[in-house]
Amino acid sequence: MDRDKGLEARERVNSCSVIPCGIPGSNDLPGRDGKEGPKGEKGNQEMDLKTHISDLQAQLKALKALSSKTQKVLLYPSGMIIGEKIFKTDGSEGNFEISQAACSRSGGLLASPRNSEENSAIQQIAERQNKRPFLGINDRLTEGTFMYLSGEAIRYTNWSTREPNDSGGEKDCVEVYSDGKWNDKSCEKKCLIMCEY
Ligand code: MAN
Ligand code: CA
Ligand code: CA
Repeated sequence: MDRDKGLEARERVNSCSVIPCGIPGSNDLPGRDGKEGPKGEKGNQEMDLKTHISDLQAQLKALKALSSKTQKVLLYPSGMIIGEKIFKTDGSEGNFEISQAACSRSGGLLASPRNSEENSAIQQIAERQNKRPFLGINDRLTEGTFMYLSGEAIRYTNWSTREPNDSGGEKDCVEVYSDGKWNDKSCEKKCLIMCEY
């Protein structure tokens, strides 16, 4: 318990061969601490951060690839993801009103293709069901002017030859044939319910 302070200090001197420390003072007590050493180099920290960021970027890339693959698997065969849009059917059928309500109830819209890639996705899903879907497009407001449900006029079209023909003066909705081409058709007929989200 009552160890000699001087002995203790001498021991410390002996243990300071690698890491130098102060020698005992004249009173045999330890001297004051030395001054703070110079600051370490900054370069290494910056390199560490750069390495860390590129590690994270690689992890993010791998996660994105896995997520996109998982989405495809989970959606097959009743849905497809195109960019930020998901097309999906539950396989059931309904007239235009029923189809629109079903999509809206599930938080989506009737499938409304804006380009050939989206139209092709709708076609492929419908083919797997062996049914024709309605699109979220009609000319009920102004005969001959087909619009999206939002009221926006359509730009992209994929009409079958001699369509739209408004045959019988009552064809205001749009169905997709198995080849992806469009036909204007009675909104009262039943079609595959295909939504987009
Ligand atoms: C049926 C309907 C029409 C369509 C013709 C094409 O009569 O589906 O909408 O234009 O077939 O022959
Ligand atoms: Ca019409
Ligand atoms: Ca037609």
